[in-house]
Amino acid sequence: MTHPAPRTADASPDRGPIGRVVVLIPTYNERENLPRIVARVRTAVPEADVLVLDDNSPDGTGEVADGLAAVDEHVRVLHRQGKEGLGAAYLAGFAWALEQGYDALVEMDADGSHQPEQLPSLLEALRGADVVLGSRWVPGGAVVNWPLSRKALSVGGNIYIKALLGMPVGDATGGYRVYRAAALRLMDLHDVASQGYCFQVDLVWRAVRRGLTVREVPITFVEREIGDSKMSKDIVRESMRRITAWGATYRAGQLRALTRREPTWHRLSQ
Ligand SMILES: Nc1nc2c(ncn2[C@@H]2O[C@H](COP(=O)(O)OP(=O)(O)OP(=O)(O)O)[C@@H](O)[C@H]2O)c(=O)[nH]1
Ligand SMILES: [Mg+2]
Repeated sequence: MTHPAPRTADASPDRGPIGRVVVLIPTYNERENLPRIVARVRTAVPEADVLVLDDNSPDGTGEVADGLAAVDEHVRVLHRQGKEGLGAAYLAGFAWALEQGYDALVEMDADGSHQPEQLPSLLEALRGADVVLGSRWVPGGAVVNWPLSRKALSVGGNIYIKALLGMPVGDATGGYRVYRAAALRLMDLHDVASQGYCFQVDLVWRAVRRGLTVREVPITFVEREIGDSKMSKDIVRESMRRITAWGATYRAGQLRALTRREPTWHRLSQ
């Protein structure tokens, strides 16, 4: 291996209370889902703040978010100009939250797939980790109401990622996570180019290469009941293209290291 394996939090010391937490919720046409998810977050983790990242949704999600923010000072809204993808929305949210001095940044979908009631267990795990991944594909993890085709895409994608990148992570594509602010600051976010859902893989890959402590916590992912999925063929294609390129660079680096018998870790690039 030319990258340090993610350290398990079981072996990591408890670093104490997490500090200020913000839950980032990207939205595109989630008008009906947003009030439900925000209410659930506020009940499950009342001390956390919420930042909605809306890409000028045509269905008026942005106005719904403003309405929620007007009656709850824990809720804020970042209005973006148009649909630029999940990655761009999260990067804007991270920049805002780091600037505001939050200590832990949570990623959570708006559609109810990521259950806010499981957030306390992710935050608990963060006491001994830099990054916590909510995982469907570790013992105890589950998916509810997914068709076989979607399961196959996720399981297959994660096998492909493991084979190419060699990360000992069961669910690198999931979007329910918590990052320590200090960890994000080490992850060179300025050169993240991933726009769609491969943004999630990109960030774990960066964390692992940085030698950060990544821990997986089982979650039960519940397929959305309201609204439309934004998953598209373009998103799958972008993931395939980028992950294959990262894998090729990584494996070429391993080969060079083998032939030169010297570590090449620091020379790996995107
Ligand atoms: N701001 C913003 N949010 C987005 C964009 N694309 C997706 N989202 C949000 O990201 C979250 C995940 O998107 P989903 O459409 O649920 O994707 P998915 O979970 O892979 O698909 P399903 O399982 O079918 O729901 C949701 O909260 C979306 O509203 C985007 O371009 N901009
Ligand atoms: Mg979804």
